[in-house]
Amino acid sequence: MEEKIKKIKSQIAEQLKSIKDKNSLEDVRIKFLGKKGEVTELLKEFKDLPKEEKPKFGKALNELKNEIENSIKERETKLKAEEISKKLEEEKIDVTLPSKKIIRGSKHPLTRVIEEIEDLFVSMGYDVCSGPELETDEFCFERLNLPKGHPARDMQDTFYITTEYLLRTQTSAVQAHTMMDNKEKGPIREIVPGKTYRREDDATHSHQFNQVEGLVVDKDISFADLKGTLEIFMKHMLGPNTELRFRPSYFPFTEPSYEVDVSCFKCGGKGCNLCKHTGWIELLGAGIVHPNVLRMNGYDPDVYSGFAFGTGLDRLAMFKYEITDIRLLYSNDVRFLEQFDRKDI
Ligand code: 2NL
Repeated sequence: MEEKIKKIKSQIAEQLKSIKDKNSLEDVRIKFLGKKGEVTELLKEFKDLPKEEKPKFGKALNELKNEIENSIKERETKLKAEEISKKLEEEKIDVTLPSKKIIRGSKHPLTRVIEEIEDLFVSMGYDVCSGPELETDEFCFERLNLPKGHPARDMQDTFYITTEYLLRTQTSAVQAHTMMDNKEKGPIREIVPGKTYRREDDATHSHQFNQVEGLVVDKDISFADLKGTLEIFMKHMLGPNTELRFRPSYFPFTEPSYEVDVSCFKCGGKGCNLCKHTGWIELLGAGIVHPNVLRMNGYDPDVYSGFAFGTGLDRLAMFKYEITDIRLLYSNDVRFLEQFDRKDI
């Protein structure tokens, strides 16, 4: 028996050394301590030993069992530690590696133009307002001095939903609301950028387009205020050398009314393909608010006066970025949009 105990001790030391994982450790445990394990066999043999040898070998066998259990446990702890450090090694990351390039979207040219305009007018104390795209005849036409049967309604062949409701043809419908809602009938300074609708569709006109209209109502507002404001507006959008030309025109909501041209920012007025060799580009409609419009929306035209203007944002973006087909603005082609990628957004 003494021999056997010695042999087991040396075997276990040998086998534990070569163990690489939990499973083989379990195999060793079964081999020695399992139901048919070598130590268990020895314990069976122990029963048949002569009485006088029992105390000696009883102690030795107990020690052997404990020793094996301890060394297995020790090996198990070591294995676990090895496993953790292996995992850590595998998961190690090199923080000095350059990161993957982040693909960022770019702003749509219309968004750029709208944001630029909003920033400028907010800096001059204007509010930026919005309203419904589905409007009533009353706010889209009547309150802007376009009564039923007025010939100017023909110019904007419209998407009527019912005889009363239509898709708005101009954002000034929102400004009619502002005037009506202003209980104190105090001064107004506001711009309204937004979608508008007309029944046309070709390379330079879309059935849906974007507009910004501006309205200022206060005491002693004159044409000088309108002229100064539009000059600041256009120089901000198209460059400091931009000049303005006011041509007399007609709009039902303003009197007098003007169509406003800007000097071609591409050729500086000499004439080129962008300005169709005229040196000028027609960009805005503007005028002094018609007394009927003020009166119909609750303002006394003997006390208050105002100016208003409007411009197509699509047209402005097209000129600014030299885009030749308006439909490109609405086709959601990423290759087109990527051209406006800039690092500063
Ligand atoms: C355009 C539009 C114009 C206006 C728009 C306006 C608004 C109110 C009162 C009076 Cl509430 N007028 N808007 C005025 C004059 C011209 O033109 O988009 N032209 C290219």
